[in-house]
Parts: sequence; C-alpha cells; structure tokens
Amino acid sequence: MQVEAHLQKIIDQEGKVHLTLIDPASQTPERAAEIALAAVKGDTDAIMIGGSTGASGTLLDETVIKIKQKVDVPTILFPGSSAGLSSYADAVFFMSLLNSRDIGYVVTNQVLGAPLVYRSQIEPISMAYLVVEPGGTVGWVGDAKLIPRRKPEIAAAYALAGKYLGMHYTYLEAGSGADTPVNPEMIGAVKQVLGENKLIVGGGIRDAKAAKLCASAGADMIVTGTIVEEVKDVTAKVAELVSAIKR
Ligand code: 1GP
Repeated sequence: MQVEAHLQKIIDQEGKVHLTLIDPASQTPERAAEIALAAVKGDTDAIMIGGSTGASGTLLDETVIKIKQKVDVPTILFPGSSAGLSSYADAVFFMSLLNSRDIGYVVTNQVLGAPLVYRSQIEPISMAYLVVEPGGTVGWVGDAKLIPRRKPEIAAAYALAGKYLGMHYTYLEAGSGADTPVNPEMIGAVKQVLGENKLIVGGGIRDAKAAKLCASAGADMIVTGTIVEEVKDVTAKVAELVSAIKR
C-alpha cells in the first residue's frame, strides 16, 4: 500500500494530486525519462506509464527503467491490456473498464495479468475505469459503451457500482487528446457518491483553467499526458497545472 498511502498523504497535505502520463509508444525511453524529470521539476506527484497501443514488451520495460533512473516519484503503470505490465514499476492501476462491451477489458486481461502482479513487487491499486464521450482511442480499442457527456447520473451509477465492488479509485476518462475534458457536472455527481474514495479525471486537460475546473468540481487527481508530450517547456507547463490545483 506504499504508493496508494503516499498519494493519500499528498491529498491530505496539499488537497490534490497531479499525475503525468507518458505513453512509451510516443518517444524513446531516453526522451520519456527527460520528460519525466522535467515534469518532476514542475512538481508532478507521480508518473503514469501506459497507452492503448504499443506500450508493451521491451519498450515498456526500458521506458520504466530509464524513468526510474531519473526520478524518485512513484511510477504507476496504466495498462491498456495484460501486456501493459512491467515488473520494474512501483505500482499498477489494476483497473476494469466497467463500461466496456468486451469482457476482455472488464476482467480477462486482469485475470491474465494478476499472476505477474502477484509474483512481482508491483503494488496493485484497484480502479474503476470509465470512458466518457468522446472516448478517443481508448474508447475504440476498449469497445466502450461511451457514457454520454450530459448524463452525469450514468457515470455516478457506474462509479457507485465500482465502489460497492471494492474499487478504491474511479477514473473518469474523456480519451487522450479529447477536445474538452469531462464536464464539471459529471465530476461533481461522481465525487458526491464516492465520498472518501478517490476520483481521477483525465483526457483533454491542457491548461490551468481546465485543471482547476476539474479539481474544483471534485477530482482528487488530475492526469495530463498529451500536452506534456507536446510543449517545449515541460517544467513550466506542469508547474502551471500543479499550481492551479494545489492549495
Ligand atoms: C489519457 O486521460 C489521459 O488516458 C490523459 O489525456 O493525453 O488528453 O492529457 P491527455
């Protein structure tokens, strides 16, 4: 429970958590490590590593290893399938895409991956993963029955089901590179039913204003991936996002 306890401590002390997502398929392991280091200089709290396509095998292992050589914040796997596991990471979001039509993304990949997690030192953090419109690549790959943007009650019902099934975290995902993030009404409705359980929001968050809107609406943790991979000054961008959400 080290990473989960660490993130809880940050929430207790600073109110919110910022997570930087790095997709191993988007750059070399060396460049991924440079981005991670720059993000840590901007005060990100942990590095998530994963993606829907191509984030597996040697490329994934080397990306995790290089990142761990450069930074001392936790590395958390964000696997698109059982192939997204690496024994070098500190933790894994052990997640079920609850609104997938494909049982593979609901439970079969988890069954295939569980023995590896059991044999390794990776800390599993149980998570209900919910994909909201527009959903992007993960919505397509994960065959998600996308939650309509303007139906917060559907998202809240899924989140409640995840909580009752024992999941500690809920992740509201608009899809990487979404035009706009999940709206504040949906974030608020989900956080209301979750209570003390943690809510992560990601997909389409690019600036301080959007990050603040999501955090104020009830997100405990904000994820940014695309913008961090795109900007020249990663440290300045992450610092902008972090200062918008922390107290
Ligand atoms: C994707 O929610 C994450 O799974 C991050 O999205 O790439 O749009 O920041 P972005």
